[in-house]
Amino acid sequence: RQAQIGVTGLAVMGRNLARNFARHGHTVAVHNRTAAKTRDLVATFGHEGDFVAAETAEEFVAALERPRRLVVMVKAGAPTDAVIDEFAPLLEPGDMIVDGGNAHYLDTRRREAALRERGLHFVGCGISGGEEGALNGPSIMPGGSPESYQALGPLLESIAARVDGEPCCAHIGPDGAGHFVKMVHNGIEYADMQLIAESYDLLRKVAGYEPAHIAEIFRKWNTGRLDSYLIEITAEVLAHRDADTGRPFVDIVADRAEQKGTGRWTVQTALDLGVPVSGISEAVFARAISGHADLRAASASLPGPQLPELHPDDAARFADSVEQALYASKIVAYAQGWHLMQAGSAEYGWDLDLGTMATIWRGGCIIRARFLNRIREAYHRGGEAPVTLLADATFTEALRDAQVGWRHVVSQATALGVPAPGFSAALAYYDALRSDRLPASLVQGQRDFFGAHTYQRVDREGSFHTLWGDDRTERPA
Ligand code: NBP
Repeated sequence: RQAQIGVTGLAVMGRNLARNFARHGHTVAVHNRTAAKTRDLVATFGHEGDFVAAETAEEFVAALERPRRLVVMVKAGAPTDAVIDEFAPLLEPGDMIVDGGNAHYLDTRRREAALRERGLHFVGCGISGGEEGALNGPSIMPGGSPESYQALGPLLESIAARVDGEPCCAHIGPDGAGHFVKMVHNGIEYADMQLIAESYDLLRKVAGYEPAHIAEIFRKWNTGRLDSYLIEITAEVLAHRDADTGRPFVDIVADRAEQKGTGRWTVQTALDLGVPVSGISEAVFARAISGHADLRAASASLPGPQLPELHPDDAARFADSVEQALYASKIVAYAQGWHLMQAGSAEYGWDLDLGTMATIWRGGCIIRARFLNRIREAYHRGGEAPVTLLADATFTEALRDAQVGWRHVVSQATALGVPAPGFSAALAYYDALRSDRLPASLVQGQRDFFGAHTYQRVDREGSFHTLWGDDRTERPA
């Protein structure tokens, strides 16, 4: 019998994805470099659906109906190239290689171009939701040609998460577009996690609440506009106690955050494209600071203010302000992420539909949230898409309502010596965008002074240079 789809690379992600396809009634060919994993999959989960186990690459390719749909779920980087090199010679024009790993979008662009030359479709496909999502319904972001999506889309949509009957899967755009938006998704995830972590820190240090109490606050927030998977799991983690010591779990975990690199890629890309993603970069740097045990030890005796004891009424009011700061900062972080997707789309000619990402991130992925419905509406209102999400009426209003509490939290954090880089950077971005004049005019003056870099004037067209070292007259440049 012929399989509709094949999965090669059967570690946690590939195995769960293959099971997900099989559970949805598809015949799935399975293959792994080390064949024991293939046999183990079929022995353990064979009853869940129709699997065709292949020991060799040739057997695997022969098991697939044409055009072949071959999903690669191996470690990103060199292993992906090795697998492509192994399979491409066995495939025929019109066949599709789908890379479901966390590839860098520039690698995907390179691979897509090379395989297109050989008549093969290469689909760089972002998959979010971790191993649980891969099994029960991930958010899926396939790039590649529209033609490949016609053949692949229905299969992918059948295994994706669903929200309000809509699959969390859509064709994103050509070549690296799928992996690009997956990268930005992860960058936004970093920012969201950092903002939530800052909220916890302030509630603990300034309001003086214990983790169990803060868990209750997050549970309450999760019934409102902040309703999201990340808020929900935060409450779970904060409520958890360590079995050995009976202490709050957050107090026995070493405070050094790790990272696998997609946040870093997001920031590197944003720097290359000139897009300010300060919410994401502060989140990446906050993890980096936490990991520098040497710097922290050397700085432990630096002076700071004393933390006060707040009256319970003031603490409760402060907690409300933290909710406002969190919501406002989250709007900024998401607006920055969307700006990056807009810039990527322009740079690479992808013609991304910016509302689509809000639609397919509502389920299956880590940043799933009620909030994404509002972003989706902002881009699907008809007429011109907003230049920035901050300028969309829904968000403008929310920011207007939140800004007093937001400023209060940032000023308290500063006055009391509690680091809140995410909140502060988001507020600075907000204030910079709404400023009538920025001190960039002075920076231009400095640049013209030391490097004759020229400047433009507010009152006349053209570029100018002042003869700073001479009589300080102005010349057209
Ligand atoms: P890993 O990233 O741990 O990769 C293990 C798989 O890669 C095994 O099947 C292994 O085969 C295969 N492999 C390696 Br390593 N080198 C190979 C080579 N040269 N040729 C052929 N196969 C090779 O697996 P994972 O955690 O399931 O993740 C798979 C992909 O999905 C990654 O790109 C990851 O970034 C991405 N992803 C992961 C998550 C997650 O939550 N884990 C979420 C979203 C995306 P072997 O069995 O023979 O060693």
